[in-house]
Amino acid sequence: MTDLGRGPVTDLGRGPVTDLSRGPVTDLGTDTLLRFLGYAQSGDRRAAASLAVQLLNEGLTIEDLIGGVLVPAQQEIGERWYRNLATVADEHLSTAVVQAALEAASAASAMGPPSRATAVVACAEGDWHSLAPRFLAEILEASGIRVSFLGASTPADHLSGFLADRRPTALVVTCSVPLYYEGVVRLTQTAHTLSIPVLVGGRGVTPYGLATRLGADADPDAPAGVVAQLEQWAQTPPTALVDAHLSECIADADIDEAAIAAFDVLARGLPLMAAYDEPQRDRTREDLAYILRFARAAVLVGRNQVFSDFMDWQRSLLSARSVPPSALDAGVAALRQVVTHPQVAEVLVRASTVVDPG
Ligand code: B12
Repeated sequence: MTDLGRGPVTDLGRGPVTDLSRGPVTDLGTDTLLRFLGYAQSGDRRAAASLAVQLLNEGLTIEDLIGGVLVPAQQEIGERWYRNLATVADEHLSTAVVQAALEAASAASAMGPPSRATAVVACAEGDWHSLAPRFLAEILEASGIRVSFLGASTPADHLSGFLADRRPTALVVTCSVPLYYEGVVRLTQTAHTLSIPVLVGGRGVTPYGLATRLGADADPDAPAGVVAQLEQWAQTPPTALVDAHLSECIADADIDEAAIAAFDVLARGLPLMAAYDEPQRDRTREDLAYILRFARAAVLVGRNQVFSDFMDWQRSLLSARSVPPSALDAGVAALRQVVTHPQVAEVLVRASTVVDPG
């Protein structure tokens, strides 16, 4: 048995976590998953790759390998980092193992019977979470759909010529964190300019039902639905493509300025912060700007929940690192004092449990 240290933090036997991780049709048992996780944690890319290929040889489909092993492994890796049981270096190590296993499995499996549909699959501009679209690309190819996979953060300018050249049935955009909604819209607009329809999904979008709000022309919430939609569009392309328009919001430069001013508010009220050295000040300003960027995301799509989910997520993240939630509340309260953009200010007010930083 592989040494998993403290063991998995998520209940790996509980079945589906998200849509791709619906669990394999063949009962893999948790042993296989634990073995794979052991390789992921120790950074053993070769062992992970050969286990993946062995599972395929034993009859598992690549969809089931992804849904039953690779996605749960990635989620476990994320959970360990979130709970401060793993560092960013550990996460990078494990992600590289999952990637190696996926590459090996991909090379060892055939494409499905050719479909008329083709797709370009890309991350939103700004988004580096390239594994989610890579998994999706593999599932599309297993259904015979030819995919051009573009990896992390694709700039809209560069996508334009590529799409004009390839003319896929559709562009599929993934977005893993709400911070990249503008990056999604830049890509959906680019495709629409060329009359190419778009699908959008990922953990930053699908749970909020925001795909069409961001410019998608249909709203499947799982890879099987993406396959079906692409097949349908290959027969009959959609006629009216409606562009997304996000509300005007606070600019990056104003966010940075507000973060500096909010730090000064905090430093005036909290002697501990007043004594920070310059690197500590910079880090705190970055954290304050990060809060504002999530508030902006919520305003852009008109969903307070995007910000309240961020606050819940951030509270647990901080508490796993022994930072009291009052630190976050104090930051938000300081930002409230300096932010002049009315909608951003309102999102901050709604989210605050009132703490006066002084
Ligand atoms: C690996 C990883 C990274 C790597 C990515 C490397 C790579 N090559 O992909 C790196 C280190 C770059 C990274 C960076 C960051 N990350 Co990160 N990352 C992860 C991690 C651990 C795994 C991501 C992954 O591959 N998941 C597996 C995929 C397949 O699952 P999924 O994203 O949930 O997607 C599912 C569905 O949405 C669906 N789906 C996906 N796309 C589509 C498309 C369509 C059309 C459809 C229908 C469905 C669909 O299929 C998937 C499976 O069910 C996740 C944790 C997690 N639970 O996912 C965090 C996570 C996504 N990251 C997170 C964060 C915060 C960040 C950073 C902002 C951290 C920071 N402060 O810098 C940066 C952002 C950088 C950037 N510019 O993008 C948070 C997001 C939390 C939030 N509040 O939104 C997470 C959840 C970590 C956590 N547990 O808190 N990250």
